[in-house]
Amino acid sequence: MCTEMELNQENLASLSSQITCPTYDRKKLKTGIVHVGVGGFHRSHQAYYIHQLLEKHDTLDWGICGVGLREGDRNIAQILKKQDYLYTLIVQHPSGEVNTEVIGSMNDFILAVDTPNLVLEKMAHADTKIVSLTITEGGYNFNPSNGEFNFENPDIQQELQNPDKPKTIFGYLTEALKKRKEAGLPPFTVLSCDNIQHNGDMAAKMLLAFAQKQDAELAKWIEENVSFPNTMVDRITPVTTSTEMDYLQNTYDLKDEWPVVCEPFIQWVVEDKFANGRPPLEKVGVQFVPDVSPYETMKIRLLNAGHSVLGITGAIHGHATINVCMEDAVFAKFMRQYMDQEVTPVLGTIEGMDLEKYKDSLEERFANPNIKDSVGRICSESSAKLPKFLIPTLQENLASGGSIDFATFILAAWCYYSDKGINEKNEPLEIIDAMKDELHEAASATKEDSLAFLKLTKLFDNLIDNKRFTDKYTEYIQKLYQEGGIRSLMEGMC
Ligand code: CS2
Repeated sequence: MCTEMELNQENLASLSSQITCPTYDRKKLKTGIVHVGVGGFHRSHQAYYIHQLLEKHDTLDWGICGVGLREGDRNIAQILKKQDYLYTLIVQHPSGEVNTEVIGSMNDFILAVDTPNLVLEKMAHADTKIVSLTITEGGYNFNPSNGEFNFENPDIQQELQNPDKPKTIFGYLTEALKKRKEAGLPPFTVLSCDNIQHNGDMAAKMLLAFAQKQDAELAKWIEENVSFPNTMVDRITPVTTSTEMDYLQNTYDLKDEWPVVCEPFIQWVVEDKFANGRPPLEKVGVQFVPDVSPYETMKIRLLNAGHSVLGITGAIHGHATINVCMEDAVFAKFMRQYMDQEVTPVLGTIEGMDLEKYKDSLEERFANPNIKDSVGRICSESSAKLPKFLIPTLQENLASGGSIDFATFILAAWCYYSDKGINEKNEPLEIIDAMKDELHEAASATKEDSLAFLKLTKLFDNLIDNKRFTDKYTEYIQKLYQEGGIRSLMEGMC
């Protein structure tokens, strides 16, 4: 092995004998996409699809300029710049096969807090055809209790007063679209790639609410000209740890300070409505469809909810990762029974999809022993996830008289998890959630009032009024708080 090599454009020539490297001319890449929210997922998914397209050598129009809106993005901004925006994607197969590839589709990154005008210029540039987003549910700035835009957010108030000093995505999009309108340029498409249902509709609703307050005429232009395709995105992408950096160092003597690890599976289903052209992504396997709803419902209710079922129960028991949960037959069976008995009946049939095969494939994906996806990542932001992933299934079963046992057990387990702070191995449980304090406070009143947690109505809506549900919930709360171990309770239910 030669001496350690830093990942950057200059070193690609020497690296390419060992690792697959970009073969297109990165210097000639135009920025066609500005992407806000560069994390692991964007880099394993959209940026990878674009990279594959560029590898076909038909177009150089779709380079990606990343944007970080938060001060917390400073570190990645520095790393990406130092590495000429290159990073390594490590694809871990269940068999142990590993594919390692340097991805070159990102050709710039702007830290918005330092240079907000540069972000606006980039978004307003004639070459930019798409602004895509992975800003998480919280980034959409809606009020969870009524789904409307939250004008009380101080950042939103500030940018409404000072449109030329944007802070949130809404300030940036509105101001950049204004610049385009004034320059007589066509708008860009706003492409949400967040894991939320009807993500494009959500982006449209929130942006229009903001723009309307700022400039009604502009809002009308946005409504008439900008498109917001809904998309379903899928690729399991655990948090990068030192393991990946060590792997590259030990195997290739390569120093990459921010690689990405993911599973081999990848899927992107997109509504084909782009205001200003789009990359021909069908050439690399992206599915363009008139309506993504069936795909997103299936994915969110089975994959994401399945993850949460394993994550919450596994975290309580002390299983560190999703694949370890799947190695435990009780956890694997519990999750499958939740899918079979509670999700499948309410999903009905989805045209063109074999749900049994889909569930089998999820089991295989979750069990991949080389994707050590931490239960901590899955449990993070459960307050944004469970109301979308699991509670609708429960509500539909309550309405139809279907089984509610598994979903109810998970809500009781979530309460127990939010209350305890330690797992069954006496290890601390770190809760990462925007509602962390509220969750803990409500859950810790459970001993005096077994339904206390359900009083968080912005999460549970009116579930507390349904006797069939609360009877079951109380039964599970009592069982969990007897502390005989979650695993034996789950075993008793399967
Ligand atoms: C996970 C998702 O965050 C979660 O709870 O279920 O991040 C999941 O890994 C992705 O949606 C897979 O596409």
